[in-house]
Amino acid sequence: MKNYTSVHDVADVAALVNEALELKKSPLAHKDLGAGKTLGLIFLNPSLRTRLSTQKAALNLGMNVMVMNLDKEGWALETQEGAVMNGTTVEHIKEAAAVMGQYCDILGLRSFPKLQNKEEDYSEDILNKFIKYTGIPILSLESATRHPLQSLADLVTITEHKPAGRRPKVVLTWAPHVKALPQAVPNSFAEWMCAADVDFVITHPEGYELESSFTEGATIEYDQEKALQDADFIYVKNWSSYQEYGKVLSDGEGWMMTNEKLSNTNNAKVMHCLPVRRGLELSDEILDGPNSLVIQEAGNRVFAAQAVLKQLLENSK
Ligand code: AN0
Ligand code: CP
Repeated sequence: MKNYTSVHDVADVAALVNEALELKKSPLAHKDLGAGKTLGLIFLNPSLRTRLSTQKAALNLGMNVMVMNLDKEGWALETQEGAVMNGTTVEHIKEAAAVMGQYCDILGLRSFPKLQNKEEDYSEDILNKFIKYTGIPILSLESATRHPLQSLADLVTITEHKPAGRRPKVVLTWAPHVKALPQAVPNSFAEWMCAADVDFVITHPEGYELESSFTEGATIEYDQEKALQDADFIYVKNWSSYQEYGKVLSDGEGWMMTNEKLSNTNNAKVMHCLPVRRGLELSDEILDGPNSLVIQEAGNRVFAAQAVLKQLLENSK
């Protein structure tokens, strides 16, 4: 693995999940692998879980970690090729990324979509410029279109909790939100579930179809009640429209997950990447009840990140 930006960077998905589960049993088994190596974590957007879990994962492997909130603490970045920089931007991504490459052995980057221009966001311009100009392995901490560390932790969590002896049914359900959120988490989750040994159904109101290359192999069911029938896992997430790019199309009344909706499922476990809006995306009764896996799921972020960092380190030896 050279960079980690999507499921397509992973040679063997099941083996990576097993690696994460092994690391969960013995987090310090490879505590010297990263000695003398530095991980830079660069944030252009807020984070709680990704920042702390990736830092913890790197420390478990003996790495040094440097964290920077580039959007608040760095110079304003120019990203356009050939720009005459006589406005507000202070340094070009060409120099900024290349300099970070001098200080780090692996660089993690969080760069959300702006949700203004579909082509710009889906070209992954910033992520690709970091890959091009740093010259070192890049670890996505959620890019414009994907969140692969989250998806790996999600698959690890499903693997731990799946029923014995059969393929689990996993349902990704859209949930209401007041803000326009990226499609990165659902895109990525869909891409990983389509690569995993599960029956995968996606349900959302019309107009919230994801870009089709992420959902090849999934069943799309617009009726949430039908979709949830016999589910083993329900993955709750809001996203803004891809077609009417970045728009919130409706208030989504009736789409919040509640205990009542669990009644036709196979006593489904409920997942969410967090942060979650209580009483809007997910009811208190679910989050505070026995079916919620959200805390275990967030806990697994450490071992997902550690499995990926381990492979990146081993690859660069
Ligand atoms: C972000 C998103 O939906 O992509 C990050 C989730 C991990 N969520 C919010 O902005 C609330
Ligand atoms: N799930 C997740 O990535 O959370 P943060 O945005 O807090 O990192």
